[in-house]
Amino acid sequence: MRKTVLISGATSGIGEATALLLAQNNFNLIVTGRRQDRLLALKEKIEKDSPAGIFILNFDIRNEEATKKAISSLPDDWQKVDILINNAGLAAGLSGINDGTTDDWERMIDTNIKGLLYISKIISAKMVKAGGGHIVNISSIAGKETYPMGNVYCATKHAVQAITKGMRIDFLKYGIKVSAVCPGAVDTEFSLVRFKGDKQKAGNVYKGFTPLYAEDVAQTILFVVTRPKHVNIDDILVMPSDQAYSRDFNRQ
Ligand code: NDP
Ligand code: 8X3
Repeated sequence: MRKTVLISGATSGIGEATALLLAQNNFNLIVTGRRQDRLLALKEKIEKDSPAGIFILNFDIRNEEATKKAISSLPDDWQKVDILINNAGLAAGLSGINDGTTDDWERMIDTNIKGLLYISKIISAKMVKAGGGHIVNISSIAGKETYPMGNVYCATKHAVQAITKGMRIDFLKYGIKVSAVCPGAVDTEFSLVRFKGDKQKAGNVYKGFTPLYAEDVAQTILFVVTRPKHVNIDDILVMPSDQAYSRDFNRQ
């Protein structure tokens, strides 16, 4: 029987690649994001290319009421979620605290921490009732180390690491597995968002070395969610071969 996986932030990058890969690997999908046109295009592609069922939910994860409303709008046969992939997230800006923008900090904290918590609260309650499930939090190398000017983004990913560990302890007795997937640099829309649409600045991030691609992370997530019931991948760090730690790159 196909399991149902909910992926937050599936309109681009890692979330989209994961949706496409899981659709080919015996999963049904609930995908979320703010860009409805992208969600519709993904649904069309998945329905055309795979036997997976797909349901789209268009909401802003920072809004708790909108999150509750979206999930309660799922039809009865979509209410059971076997796997939650908390992927929606972003970095906004890159600067010291002295000249950082409070609006950027709030966007990151509201999305990467509070948004993740809102959706996890609702879905984990369903998993407790169902007697099991699996939550996969997309963290980062930035959840393990702090790099120059990355202060608040790194803090949000350190929070994801702490929340992951807390969930794992609290959900142990309910049979809910909890994993963290921590990528290094992945060439997605991440840097374009961080630099507010500045293509040159975004492109420079991945210049001169081979970064990870979204599909590489999707393959890692597929591995994590297809282990047998008695095996949990607690935490997996996946890096480009050209990157060591968060700051060292083998740029040509
Ligand atoms: P993308 O910018 O390509 O994708 C981000 C996704 O998050 C989009 O689908 C976006 O959808 C969604 N999202 C952002 N804000 C919101 C919101 N308020 N409500 C709903 N959805 C939202 O970046 P990535 O694929 O790279 O990022 C995915 C995750 O991976 C993030 O958590 C990021 O921190 C993490 N990560 C990324 C790395 C990288 O180098 N790229 C490395 C390590 C971790 P929409 O805009 O349509 O709402
Ligand atoms: C994204 C990777 O190193 O730019 O989490 O923070 S990094």
